[in-house]
Amino acid sequence: MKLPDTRDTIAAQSTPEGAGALAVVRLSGAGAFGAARAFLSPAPEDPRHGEARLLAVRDGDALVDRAVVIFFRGPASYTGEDTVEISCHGSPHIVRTILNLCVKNGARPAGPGEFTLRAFLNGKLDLSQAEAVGALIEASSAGAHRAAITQAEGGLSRELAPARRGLLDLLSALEARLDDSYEEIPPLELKDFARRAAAARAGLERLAAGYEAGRGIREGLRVVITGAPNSGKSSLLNALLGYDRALVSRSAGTTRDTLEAELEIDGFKVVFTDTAGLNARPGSALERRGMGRAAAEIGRAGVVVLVTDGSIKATPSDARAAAEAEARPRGARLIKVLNKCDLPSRRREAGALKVSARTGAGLGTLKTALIAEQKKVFSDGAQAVVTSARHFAALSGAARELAALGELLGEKAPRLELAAERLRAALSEIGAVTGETAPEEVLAGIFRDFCVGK
Ligand SMILES: Nc1nc2c(ncn2[C@@H]2O[C@H](COP(=O)(O)OP(=O)(O)OP(=O)(O)O)[C@@H](O)[C@H]2O)c(=O)[nH]1
Ligand SMILES: [Mg+2]
Repeated sequence: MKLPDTRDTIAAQSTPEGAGALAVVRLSGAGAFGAARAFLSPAPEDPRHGEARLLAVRDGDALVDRAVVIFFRGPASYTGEDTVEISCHGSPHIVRTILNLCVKNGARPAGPGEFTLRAFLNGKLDLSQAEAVGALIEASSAGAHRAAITQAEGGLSRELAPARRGLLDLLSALEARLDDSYEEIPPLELKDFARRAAAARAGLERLAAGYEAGRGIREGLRVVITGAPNSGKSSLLNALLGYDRALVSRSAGTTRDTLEAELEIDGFKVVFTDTAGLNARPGSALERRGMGRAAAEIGRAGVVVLVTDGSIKATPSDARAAAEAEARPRGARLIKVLNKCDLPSRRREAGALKVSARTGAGLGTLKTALIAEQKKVFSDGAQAVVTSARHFAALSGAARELAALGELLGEKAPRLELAAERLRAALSEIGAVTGETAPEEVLAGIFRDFCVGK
């Protein structure tokens, strides 16, 4: 996959498709001012940077619209190039006409993410910041927004900077010793060297460890409600949501299919899935199919809420549900809930939260427990949260290289060339996050997922 040409001038609508009060058409590149001048009137001869002007858009003699036009001179623009932003009336016909005028006057239609790609290539943003622009636009909760805006402001790059600097220092200390011309250099303090490499590794691992929670913050935390039939799973879902989303009944086996509903808790998006009860002795093929779907949901949960009915003694179905809950993904949390605590208790469940879907008792505690990991990421005072699989992979890769370096340094007579190789590999992984070492295919893949106009 190749990157698009970045020397020409591009144009695209940067606001969503469809009619609206306003739409913005963006033009960027060396020919942006010239193209705009050709159809704006009076033609702005020498517009000042950042100046907004109300101008007529003309297609030959015909008036197309009156638009507010802002001129940005590179490199002080978003893309780093000369840029024109035309805020016109948001009619699809007007937007199409303006885009045609741009193309007629030398621009080409921009592909997905091309404005941000140029910003990256021109050094206006590093890669993690460019990716955060996408996350920021998609952020649908306060938590997702906070993670994205911190990253867009360079938070992740700042968090990585000390480790990167430290490793660069270590690498140059190594390289000086590998180079014969520096004969008078004292031998390497191996202990100190290993300690500093380990400190960098610990920092990277701490960042990577926040990924599970970070992904939940960005995409919404997937909470799967499971348990024996009739334990009150659907009632619990309804009580958490505050409205009757799922059917509830006294007979066991009410819920057959999976059912999703979203809720924002304290600024974090949570996606609940209610599932069929897990029966130790399923009575029909249909029930078995429902249970299969429940198991599949457990397999992609971020949190499994295991519900038991505290008003009856434990049943074989409870045991079955507990066993299925163990099949959750690595890193997913298990929260045990003892429901129906408004009724006389018939059992104890170690470590379970007591709730009543009927009276609402304990639901506040359950909500707090659900988002505890997400909250912790922010309250740790972290500058950045890792929310992208790509960053997680790179940080884990760097940490692995440093672990291997640690082992190497523990040997009797460590070979410094090998140590230098490990350091270079770790630095290259870190560089992939900020984009310094990201190959063209990776860049092309990242920006292809952006929308046109971004
Ligand atoms: N007293 C009391 N009854 C409850 C509570 N939660 C649920 N119930 C009752 O328990 C019965 C089963 O509730 P559901 O929510 O349908 O249970 P479920 O786990 O979804 O059941 P299936 O979908 O059949 O697996 C209903 O009669 C509810 O009214 C509770 O906290 N207290
Ligand atoms: Mg149900």
